[in-house]
Amino acid sequence: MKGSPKLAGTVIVIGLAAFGALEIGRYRARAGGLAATEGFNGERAFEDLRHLVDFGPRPPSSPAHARARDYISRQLRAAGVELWGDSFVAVTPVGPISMTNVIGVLPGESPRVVMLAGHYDTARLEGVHFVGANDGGSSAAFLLEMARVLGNRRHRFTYWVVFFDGEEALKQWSAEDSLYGSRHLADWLAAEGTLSRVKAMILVDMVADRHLNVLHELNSTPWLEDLVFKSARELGFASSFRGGTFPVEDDHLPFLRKGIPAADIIDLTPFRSYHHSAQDTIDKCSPQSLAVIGRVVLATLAGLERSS
Ligand code: 1BN
Ligand code: ZN
Repeated sequence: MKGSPKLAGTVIVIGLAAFGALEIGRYRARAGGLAATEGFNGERAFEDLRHLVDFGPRPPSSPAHARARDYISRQLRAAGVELWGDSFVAVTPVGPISMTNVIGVLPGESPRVVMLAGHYDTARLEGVHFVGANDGGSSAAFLLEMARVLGNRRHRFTYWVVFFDGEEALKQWSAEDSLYGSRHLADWLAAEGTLSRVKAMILVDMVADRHLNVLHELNSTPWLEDLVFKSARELGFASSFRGGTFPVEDDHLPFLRKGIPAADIIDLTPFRSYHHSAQDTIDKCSPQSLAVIGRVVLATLAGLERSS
């Protein structure tokens, strides 16, 4: 049976139109997706990093630690972000120490929460002038800039930007001597019944090294870790995400243990010569690395919002 040339022509035209509409849709989605990853200013985050490092070593209960917390709180207020403080006394091998987690709250259309987290304390290293530019400084600086970006846009989820205290051991890293702030917050949220609102947690730690090399962290929830790495690949940053494959004990563990999906974005390029040494200074860090992580996290958040 022969088909009518007119009908065939119409089918081709409709087919082309449908294909065109699909391509335009894909283009718009891609352009929209890319736009969602813009706005994170690596230079501004680097300025925060400079301020934090200039306070000096910031182990819990030190004067510099209190100044760093004040700086974080002031920057969040200046960005119009509501603040919660979670203060407690930690039982540590060097005695009871007052600690405070700082939480910035960015309300979204939904009460469901995505936590963006990192630590702001630095390790207490006997006889070492440890300013923790990458370890302790980069996560806090990153979160401040992220709070500014998210404070300026509409979003579906409510975001909590969490600055943990007491991530580091006071004496020697162990299950009891580490992760004081995250253990406290996870217990507190579970006790008061708000932990069930938390959909996911994205943790950042040591994210400003000028030769950024994020590792595939094996304790992280696979689907969330995959979303982070997929986002990095799609943005063309795969070469900064080849830091090996290791499990790391970090502030996501207390939340994972309570069933919250979590991913730790960490560059431990094992273990850098300056890790926990006086050489962890700002000259090893770069605004570009902070900006790469900024775009990858924003793309990951866009992916989470799309899939909800
Ligand atoms: C991250 C930053 N950590 C400590 N400071 C976690 C860690 C635990 C890293 C064990 C290496 C080994
Ligand atoms: Zn450390």
